[in-house]
Amino acid sequence: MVEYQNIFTRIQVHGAPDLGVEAGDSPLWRGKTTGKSSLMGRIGDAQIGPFYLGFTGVAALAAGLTSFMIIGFNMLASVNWDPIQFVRQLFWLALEPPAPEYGLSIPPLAEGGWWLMAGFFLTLSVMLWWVRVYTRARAHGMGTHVAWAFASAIWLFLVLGFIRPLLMGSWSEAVPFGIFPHLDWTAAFSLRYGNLFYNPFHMLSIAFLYGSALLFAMHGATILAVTRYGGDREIEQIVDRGTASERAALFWRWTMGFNASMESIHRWAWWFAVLTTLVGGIGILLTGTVVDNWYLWAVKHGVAPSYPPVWDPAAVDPQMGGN
Ligand code: 07D
Ligand code: 07D
Repeated sequence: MVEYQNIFTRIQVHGAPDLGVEAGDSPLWRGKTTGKSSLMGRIGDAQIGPFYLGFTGVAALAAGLTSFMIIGFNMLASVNWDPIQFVRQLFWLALEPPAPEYGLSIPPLAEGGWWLMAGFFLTLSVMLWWVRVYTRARAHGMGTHVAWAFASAIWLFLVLGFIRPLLMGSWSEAVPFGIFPHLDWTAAFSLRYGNLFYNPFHMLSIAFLYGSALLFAMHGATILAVTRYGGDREIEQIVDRGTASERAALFWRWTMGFNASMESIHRWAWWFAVLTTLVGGIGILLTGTVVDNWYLWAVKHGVAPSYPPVWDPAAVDPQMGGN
């Protein structure tokens, strides 16, 4: 029996390198070199390249590298330029933002100045990369959905490291660079503002994050389940209906009474992913600016119960009016 072969089988068919369709771009930057990798062919397309570098691509890489080097060398300096300790302690090392007394002023290099500079170059890099994503999509006659999804992530990134610190009047509010230090910051942030779990936008963000995982699993599994009928050729399935789409749709109507369409499932996925960071950014922006303690906020709005006084409290929360 002949079965349709998909990319996860061992069969890899190679034609002449595909350099892509004509697009409105400068031939100066457009790469022509391609390679082949059977290893990559097992998880995706075996053709590597051509790459399109472009001005924004080169500038983004340069700015990103600058930021990465500033962070790396500051970490190396913090272990007395000892390469062994640098490797051993890497996950714990940090480049911290300026102390609160500096507010939004520019501090000396060793007291947060390097952090400010690394942040500037990282932000520049991320923004330039966004322009690249946008202009490449345009040049290729595509929609700009990827760019706008990326913009949603950049929104959260900017809220965490730039917009909220500006509103709070201090760079010290921002996230440090470092693997575990940024986790410590996240935990401390939650504690400082009365438990982020009670922030409704954190709740929404979690719902969209978990929802993204569920949708991804459902969609991935559904398409894999009908690849034997050509279901992984999703676009053809929209216009050139075959048995794959119909089976997938009926499966979901049988199991949950409703099915998404070949097109709508991708809109579901896009919105869930985009809303995770979009509502997340709103939640962080409100924290410390509008709401100082999410637990007390939740008690006030009937979301959380207040703990009844059991015996003489050892500590009295001043914001609870002595109780
Ligand atoms: C798989 C795509 C590839 C991306 C990767 C990350 C760097 C950092 C370090 C120069 C899914 C590349 C890593 C460029 C290099 C230096 C010092 C994406 C994939 C593989 N976090 N976070 C991680 C970032 C925040 C939190 C891991 C970035 C907030 C928690 C990695 C940002 C808060 C946990 C990382 C950022 C927060 C992590 C894996 C920016 C609240 C983990 C990320 C720019 C949202 C997990 C040790 C991953 C972990 C983890 C990077 C922001 C919380 C180092 C670049 C401030 C609770 N974060 N993070 O796979 O293992 O993402 O930490 O905003 O448990 Mg984080
Ligand atoms: C960080 C977007 C920016 C990233 C960009 C990428 C590069 C490198 C290089 C590829 C991730 C730039 C890339 C520079 C590229 C290479 C090589 C997206 C980012 C632009 N929480 N929490 C969330 C849960 C708790 C806290 C969101 C769960 C505790 C804080 C998410 C739990 C405390 C913040 C979420 C839990 C706490 C968050 C993040 C459970 C800690 C945020 C969504 C089960 C004790 C962030 C509103 C995301 C947010 C956030 C999940 C618990 C603190 C839904 C499941 C109570 C401070 N938390 N959290 O996509 O938006 O991030 O909050 O306990 O800031 Mg939380």
